[in-house]
Amino acid sequence: MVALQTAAGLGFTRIGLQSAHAAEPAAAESAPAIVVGSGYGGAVAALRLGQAGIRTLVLEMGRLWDTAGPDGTVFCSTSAPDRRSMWFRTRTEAPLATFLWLDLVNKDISPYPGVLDRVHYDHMSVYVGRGVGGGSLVNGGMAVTPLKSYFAEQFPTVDADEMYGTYFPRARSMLGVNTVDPAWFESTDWYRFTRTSRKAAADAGLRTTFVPNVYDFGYMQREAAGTATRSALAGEVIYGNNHGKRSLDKSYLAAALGTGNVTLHTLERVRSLSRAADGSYLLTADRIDTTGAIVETKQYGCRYLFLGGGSLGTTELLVRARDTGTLPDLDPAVGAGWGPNGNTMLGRANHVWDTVGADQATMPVMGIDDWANADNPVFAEIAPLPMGFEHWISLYLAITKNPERASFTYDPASGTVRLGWTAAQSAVSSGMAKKLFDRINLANLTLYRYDLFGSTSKVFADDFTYHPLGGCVLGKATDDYGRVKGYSRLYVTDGSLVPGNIGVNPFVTITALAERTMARVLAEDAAP
Ligand code: FAE
Repeated sequence: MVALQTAAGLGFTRIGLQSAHAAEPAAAESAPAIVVGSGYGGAVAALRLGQAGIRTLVLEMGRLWDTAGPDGTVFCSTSAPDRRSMWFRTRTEAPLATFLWLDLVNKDISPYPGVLDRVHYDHMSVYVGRGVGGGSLVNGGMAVTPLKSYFAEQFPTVDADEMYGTYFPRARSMLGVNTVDPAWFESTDWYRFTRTSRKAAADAGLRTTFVPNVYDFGYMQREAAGTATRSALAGEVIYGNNHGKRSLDKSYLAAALGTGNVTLHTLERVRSLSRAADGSYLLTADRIDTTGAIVETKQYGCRYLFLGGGSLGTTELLVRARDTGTLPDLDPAVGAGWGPNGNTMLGRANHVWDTVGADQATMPVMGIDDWANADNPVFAEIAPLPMGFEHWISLYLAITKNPERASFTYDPASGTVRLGWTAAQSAVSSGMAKKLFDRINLANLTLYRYDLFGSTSKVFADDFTYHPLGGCVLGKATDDYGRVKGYSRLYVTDGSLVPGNIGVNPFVTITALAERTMARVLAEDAAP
């Protein structure tokens, strides 16, 4: 690490300039370390680099969400979404598209760098957060540590004892993980929907478990008491929470900027990566305005490059770099090992006497845990559906142990990547979810809802995911610490390291792995 700190001390403001070939773009701005993306992987890298005294630049394609709009709030509401809701769309694309088959949910909006994106591939679409904080701005805050045995199965070369003894606790503490007060949970109307789902699961002999969250439950109780402005109790989540949630901009990223060594550029999308003759990395980034127009194309240089663009962002950059020849020595495993964490969403109709309540908190706090069932391992999050009236629907996001994986390939015609995931691969997830929920329906004499996912009477929404994982899998496209094979001083720190499935909601795992990578890199890596 000495050499990395020395590099920081020297400033390296002109890396790439002196030795760049004439044909290579000159790096107009340089820093010893650059981090691409400001989600979990990027935020951990930025903080630990900053604390080590290394001048670091973070490039984020989304905007900083800290300024109130004309309505006085930073994020728009879920019930009346405006342009702040989605990334350059003319209409919102909510996961739950219909109610009684009617398109009552989505609304017309004007294009803008909104906070939630839905990236469409041929047979799978992927929800991701855009902005300073990445997915932490839009997610449900469920902060779940995976089962140790399954973590060890997915990461056979990682020391699980060290992860569970050091890096998971470190991640949870930094993220501000807390749990709902069980007594309040049992008594409040805001979690009636969860208790009703718990009862239905118990009737089928299934176990439920509380799950922690990064939403401040003390704040939520004050919302319920009427002494704090409502956020989770006002339906806010996928288009951002105006209060209560400890998103990364309030935890890791605030601490990173607090070191004085970290600078953040927003609305800058890194388009390509290459290497200069002196071994430094060159990045080309498009700076956009709020209409999406490219107002400037910038060149950056750095000695140490950390990729935290998420499973989609990082994998796309590396596949493009390998297949266009700008980083030709990248491993063939780059682009492979992708999966949607077995995600399937579904709804059940309860009996009229099993109410779910008009009032529903948006932060899930419980899951049905049938992972130990070797024939059909599923962990199903009990999800809210806050519509402001009683609808008797129990909603779930099932995470199934789907072994299917897909690869990204470069498409020269569009300059982007394609994902080879198929509908048949999704059917594996929905088949597993169906087995579990058939049991629940049979025990309760209840039915599925057919009206929630479009006009085709679809029961299982297995064509989208909240949990994109893989593409640069740890130990395959990288070494066991996220160092990218084929290149020195190039690292991956985000969800692309996770091999397609982790059995629970993934951000605690992503954060803990990034902590492990940064501890090792800062201790060991030296400039050649
Ligand atoms: P991520 O957080 O996606 O950050 C990547 C960042 O990089 C983003 O800010 C991008 O805008 C930026 N970026 C990408 N490409 C570029 C580029 N070329 N140039 C510049 N910037 C770029 O990545 N997980 C849980 O554990 N619990 C939950 O309750 C949960 N709920 C979810 C609900 C929703 C609606 C969604 C969408 C996700 C949810 N997730 C949840 C998933 C979780 O947010 C996700 O696994 C992490 O955010 C992934 O972290 P990464 O660091 O991999």
